[in-house]
Amino acid sequence: MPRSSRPRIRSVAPRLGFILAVLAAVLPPTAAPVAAQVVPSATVTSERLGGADRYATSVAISQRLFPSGEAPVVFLTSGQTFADALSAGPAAARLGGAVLLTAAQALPSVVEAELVRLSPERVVVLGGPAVVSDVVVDRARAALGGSIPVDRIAGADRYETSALVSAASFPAGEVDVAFVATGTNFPDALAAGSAAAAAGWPVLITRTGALPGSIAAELARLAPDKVVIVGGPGAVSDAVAAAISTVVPLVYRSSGPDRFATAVQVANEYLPTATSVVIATGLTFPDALAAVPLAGALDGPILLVQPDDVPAVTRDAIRARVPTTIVAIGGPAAVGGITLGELVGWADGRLAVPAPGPTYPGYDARYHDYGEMLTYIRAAEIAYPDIVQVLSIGRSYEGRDIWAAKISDNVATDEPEPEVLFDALHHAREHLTVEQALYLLRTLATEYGSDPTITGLVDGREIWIVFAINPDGWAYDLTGGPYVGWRKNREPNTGTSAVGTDLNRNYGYGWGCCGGSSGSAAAWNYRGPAAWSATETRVMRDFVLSRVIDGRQQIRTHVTLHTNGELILWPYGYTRTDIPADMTVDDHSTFVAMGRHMASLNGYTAQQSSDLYVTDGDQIDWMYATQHIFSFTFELYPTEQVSSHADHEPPDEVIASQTARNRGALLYLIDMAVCPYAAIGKAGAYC
Ligand code: 0X9
Ligand code: CA
Ligand code: CA
Ligand code: CA
Ligand code: ZN
Repeated sequence: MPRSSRPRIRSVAPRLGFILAVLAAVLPPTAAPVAAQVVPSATVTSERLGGADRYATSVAISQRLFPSGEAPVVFLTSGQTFADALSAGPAAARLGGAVLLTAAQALPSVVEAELVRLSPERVVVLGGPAVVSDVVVDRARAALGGSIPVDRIAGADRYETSALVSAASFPAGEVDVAFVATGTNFPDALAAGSAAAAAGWPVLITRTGALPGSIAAELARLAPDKVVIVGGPGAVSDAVAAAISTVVPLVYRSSGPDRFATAVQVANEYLPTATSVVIATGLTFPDALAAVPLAGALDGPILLVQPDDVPAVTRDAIRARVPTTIVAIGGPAAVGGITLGELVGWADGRLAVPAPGPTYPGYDARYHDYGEMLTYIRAAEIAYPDIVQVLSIGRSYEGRDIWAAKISDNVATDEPEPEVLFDALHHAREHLTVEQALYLLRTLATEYGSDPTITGLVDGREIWIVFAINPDGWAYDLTGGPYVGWRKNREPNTGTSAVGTDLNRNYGYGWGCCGGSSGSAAAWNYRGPAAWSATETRVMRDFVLSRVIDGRQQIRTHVTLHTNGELILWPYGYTRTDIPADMTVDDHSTFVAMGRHMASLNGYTAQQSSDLYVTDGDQIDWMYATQHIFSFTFELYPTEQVSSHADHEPPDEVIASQTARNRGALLYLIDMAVCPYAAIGKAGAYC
């Protein structure tokens, strides 16, 4: 990499290196609405540069890049359309300047304040008055006192603008490489941008089918040793490549199957030893666009993620690279908090690649399999170590850990706070229940500190989530075509080839009492040879009993997640009697009041569980009868269907809406752990 050919402004790099070392401690206080949150870990420092919107994010990046102001040049570009800005990042990097975003009709006040703070020698406005109006230009000029040049670069089209930006920033004959990407979309030019910015090279844009004359002329002027086309022939055609080769004989292509892979490909080719990585959403352009000069100053690539997903190609690139610094661009809606935790975890080795197990088919890829579930909850712990702790409560028959998380303030300490338990996946095929459990974890972790209700609940309770009590059955269910439709665990039964026990008939209260289970090993609702015969029900029993402290069960409320039927069920299942001798009238009233209130929040139907059908040995009967826990079964989406696949394995498109649907009900259950009897106005009598 020809660092020696970089112009004087590359002195920014050592200056920034020094700043990096001390920034975590001394990030300057600022009036702008920006967040810089440092999450230190064993070896990787992560930080987030995000504001309330894209404009504030561009300001946060600029403040990070220029902590004491003094940017020689600012490129002011549209935050609403990307076309004119694709070449700006590398140009700003070359000139040692910043990129700030603006709305077309008004200069955002945070951006105006940042312009003043940067006190540049000049401002370059990109594009014509339709994308950045004269009102904005005048405002910028006035803000800077009227004596600083604020000039437009605007060609007849986006291509000519790109050529003019390049011409204004890169002297002829001084660049080794020019990157060329399509001007009709942003991801490829962004992938090129960080590599270009780090080396001091330009990015030019082209039409897909024909090389614009303005770009051909600019390439001729630059006279680089070679041109690297970023993107496949669908983005930059072979005809364009051929046209470029008549100007610059050496033409290469760098691309991957999608935007995430293309960014990785460019990073691997041009920034193979980078120790800093900048992460931005690949779904929209503004964050990454404004981050190009920062990436250039850090000599690091910009890699792309989805807000709640780290693509495998990005994950593998980060693991391979072992960065020391990860900078996430944008707020949690752009790069989710748990996503950032995952990136750090992959980078510093705290997240290992999970042992490959059965996984979901591509069309249901938004479901988390066992390994993805574990990655997710560990990433939450990495991102939110003060309030999330991951633990295994025991092992399944086949030896898989049964993973849980505790969520509370001072999470490492057992505090005298009411405790709440959620569990999922007693039944193997009830896939949506794991997603519901992960939704709850995400909601509590990521909204802590910003949502006052959630902050209060996490501060005032100890919340336990068991994500999959039946991991063996789950793995087996995923081996079918595509799903087996399995329900039970995978423990063999003596004297028969029939495998498995219905875990929700194996609990030790009224086990096998009442015709609500089968004694036949082949049956779907086989109760097992004895209460607690199944490994997994013993794990759950022992965990619940471990919450008895000084003779008092700490868990006050509980939901076990099942599918399906859109029902909220309370005990008992073993009898149709509403209030048998083993339930008090007030407890029954409390169950009814809580159940109906939760149903009013999620649109489910609330009823006694035996109204559905009689069960014996089910979990909530034991939880209430022996532990006095206000324990409910939720049967999630959908309502009763015709086939078990339609019932239990709905398409992944419904996950987001059908888990968010239960937010209010689940938060209510957490809230009520302080005193369930408050639901019937008897807190004073009981609590
Ligand atoms: O049968 C079960 O274990 C639960 N339904 S599911 O379709 N998820 O298998 C219902 C348990 C609630 N108890 C009663 N209905 N009695
Ligand atoms: Ca799908
Ligand atoms: Ca606590
Ligand atoms: Ca406690
Ligand atoms: Zn179930």
